[in-house]
Amino acid sequence: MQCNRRTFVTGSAAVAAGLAVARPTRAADLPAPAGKAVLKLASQVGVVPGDSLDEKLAKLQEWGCDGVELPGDIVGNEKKYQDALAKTDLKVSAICWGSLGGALVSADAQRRKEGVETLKRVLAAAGELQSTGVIFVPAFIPETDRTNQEIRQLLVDTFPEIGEYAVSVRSRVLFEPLNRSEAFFLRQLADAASICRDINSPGVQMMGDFYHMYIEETSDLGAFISAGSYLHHVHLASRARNLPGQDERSFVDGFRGLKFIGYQDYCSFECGCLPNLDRNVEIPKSLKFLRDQWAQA
Ligand code: LER
Ligand code: MN
Repeated sequence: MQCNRRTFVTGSAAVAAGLAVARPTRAADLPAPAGKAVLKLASQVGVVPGDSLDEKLAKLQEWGCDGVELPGDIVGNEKKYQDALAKTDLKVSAICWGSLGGALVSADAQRRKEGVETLKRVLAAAGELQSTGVIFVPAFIPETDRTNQEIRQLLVDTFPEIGEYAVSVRSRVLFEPLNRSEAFFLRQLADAASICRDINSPGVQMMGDFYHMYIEETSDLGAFISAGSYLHHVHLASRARNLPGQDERSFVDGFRGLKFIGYQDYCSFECGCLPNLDRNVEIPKSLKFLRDQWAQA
């Protein structure tokens, strides 16, 4: 929605008359977290070496991971994943789903409707797998010609209903901010948190990705504090998007933020590995590096 004189005057009059719309407090104003933060490490399946899902999950378990992040192909594959997971103690963290080509913020109402139906099917499967939520990017750069304001308004208008559905299937949407080379809309955690605040549904929450945050945020600590209780997933990668510890990227400031907000969900590898190195050696090394960084935070 463009802000024209009419909407400005109407909004100003409402505020002047004390009719401002009630909304939750800011994330940073929320009461102190109920629990002490925990570091629960996980990985996307594709990061782990191995010839089969069973082999990859067994390695994650052996290396002391708590969870696994599954790809967006869970609809129809619920049993395959449940059977494989049953052989381990791993839990499902988030489902990495994406944007569906920007369908949910498309100007075409039919495309939006189909997008919502597809997302709902993924949410239901995610609920069955007891995952922490479905990662959703409103639009990657080539996928929309709508303005920032139009996309935000559309999300605030349409996601309360999606959030209600998500809660009914014991799941949630997780908005993911990306860096400017991948998306112009939604680049900082505070922006995602303000959209979650306006949607005001436990079924619509957010995540942070250390790779994108290195490019877009001035402070990892500040970004996670702004996200507050809306934060339910974290992606881990070094500055160059390799395994944490493979370059100079520090996680201490961000982990301080996670401790401050009493973070209870997963931190999950979404990254590559420096060339010519054995992931079977490098992943356990990276997990140890992260545990050390957590201890320093
Ligand atoms: C894309 O760069 C990204 O970070 C993914 O998590 C998107 O779903
Ligand atoms: Mn990510």
